[in-house]
Amino acid sequence: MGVVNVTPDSFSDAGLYLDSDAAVRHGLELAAEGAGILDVGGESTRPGAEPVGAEEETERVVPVVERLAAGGLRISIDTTKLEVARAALDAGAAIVNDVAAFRVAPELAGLVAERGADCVLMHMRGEPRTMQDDPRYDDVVSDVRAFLEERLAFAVGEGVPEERVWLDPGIGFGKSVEHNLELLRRLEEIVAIGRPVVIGTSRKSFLGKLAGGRPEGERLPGTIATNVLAFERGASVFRVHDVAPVVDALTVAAATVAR
Ligand code: HH2
Repeated sequence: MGVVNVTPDSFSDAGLYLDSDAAVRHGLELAAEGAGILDVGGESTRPGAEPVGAEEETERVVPVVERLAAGGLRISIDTTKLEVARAALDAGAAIVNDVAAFRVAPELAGLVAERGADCVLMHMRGEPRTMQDDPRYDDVVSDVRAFLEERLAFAVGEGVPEERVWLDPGIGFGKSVEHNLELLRRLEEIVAIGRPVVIGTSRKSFLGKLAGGRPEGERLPGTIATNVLAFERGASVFRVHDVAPVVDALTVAAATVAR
């Protein structure tokens, strides 16, 4: 899953693809590098990010989704908002990637059900503005697992077929460095829920902290290491900015690991 951020303030590629031509070009490049899904987002969820209105978010993403989907590419829309998801599905998106797991807009579940879309439900503690303020858990893996099971049950209760739901532990969303590492270390406990697991470590700050303070652009080695580890522990979808090197790494990992 390649990341296409159509935002002025994303944490690692802010403003690079705010223009829809540039975003479409970038999406096509990621697809050529081997991305099977392009995740188009119009609102940053980085820690401290300010919310964006539905209208502005829709204006950012729809032209990009439309053009990429028209080229036959599989598109996920990274949003928590009903109106944005609806417009993106109308424009050809096939997957709703909701970092709020239908808590901001519970009606999103009904929309996903009605359209026969797939969805990604992610764990986040709190909301992006405040999520990194002293995150605490009893046991981060058990807490995240219980949350994801509850959100899966909610989605199914709203009519989304279970086989349409993918789950994501939400690396970096209300988690300390140690919480992120514990989730990766024990990822099998999330995989054991029985749904495909999506993992998003790409360029995130814990990788910089662990490697002596590296800035976003120098976190590819950590991104590769964590994606390979997540693959080995059973993750199925790898959300990354740098598609070509991660595809190579996962190809080698897949050839090595007996599955
Ligand atoms: N991470 C980000 C955004 N969306 N979706 C899922 N399912 N999993 C993730 O880990 C995830 C996500 C944050 O990364 P990015 O899109 O690069 O930054 P920003 O939110 O600042 O646009």
